[in-house]
Amino acid sequence: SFKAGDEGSILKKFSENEKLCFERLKEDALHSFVPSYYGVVERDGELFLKMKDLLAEFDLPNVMDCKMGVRTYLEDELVRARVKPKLREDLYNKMLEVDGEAPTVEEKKQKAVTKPRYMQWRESLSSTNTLGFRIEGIKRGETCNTDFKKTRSKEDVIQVFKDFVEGNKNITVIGSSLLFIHDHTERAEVWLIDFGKTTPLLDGQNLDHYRPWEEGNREDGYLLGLDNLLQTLSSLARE
Ligand code: 4IP
Ligand code: ADP
Ligand code: MN
Repeated sequence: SFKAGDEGSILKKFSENEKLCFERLKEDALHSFVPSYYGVVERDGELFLKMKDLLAEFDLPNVMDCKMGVRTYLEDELVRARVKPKLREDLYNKMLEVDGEAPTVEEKKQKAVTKPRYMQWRESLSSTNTLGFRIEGIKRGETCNTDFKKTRSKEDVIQVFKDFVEGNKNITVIGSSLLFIHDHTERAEVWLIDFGKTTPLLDGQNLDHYRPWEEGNREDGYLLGLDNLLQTLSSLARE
């Protein structure tokens, strides 16, 4: 869903939600932790969001994507699955690939699962539910690894972080968020990315980002995840 843009920019497949979010972030305190946003552009009849390529100034970057929060799908998905459950064969197959025992007898019969069922399964298999974040993928040079679906325990997460920083303690200094980038020059950055599912709260609504999620309260555990992420990093620094 990405394309190279002109010098130092990349294009991400358009989503209305993410566009609105980038626009709102312009005036937000988090603005400087988000890739610069250059607006909507059209390429070959398709719409894209143009933004700064965060890797442009790195030399052979190592990149790690951590998905934040104790919940990874919108509450709307739960409502949809109740009102009009859509059975997804593709998600069933992704489930089987990781664990042949995961689907229930009924799911095996229908060879399909709903999206929230799949997402909840992913959350409990990984560290999402317990730590409030999970490792989605790591890219080192040309090699991509997305095989972290079962990385759940604190110890396993720490080991992956250790491998990622290659034992270099000078770069284990982190602000907040999702995309971790470093290279052999000790350039290291962390950026907030991916606002496809980030939506404004209604007037008067408030989140504290720590409270357990219950359907309807919209909590996401983002700050809980951030705390745990910082703990993970400081445990590396102490060693
Ligand atoms: C994917 O599961 C990710 O959760 C995607 O989120 C999600 O897209 C996909 O939903 C889901 O199948 P795996 O990571 O296990 O492959 P992201 O885009 O943040 O990676 P959404 O649309 O929820 O963002 P579907 O419905 O696109 O399959
Ligand atoms: P999706 O909505 O498809 O999950 P993301 O916004 O999460 O897309 O981005 C997917 C991957 O693309 C990230 O893990 C990261 O490696 C890369 N990426 C995203 N935004 C940028 C950016 N501004 N600059 C460089 N790489 C990026
Ligand atoms: Mn993503």
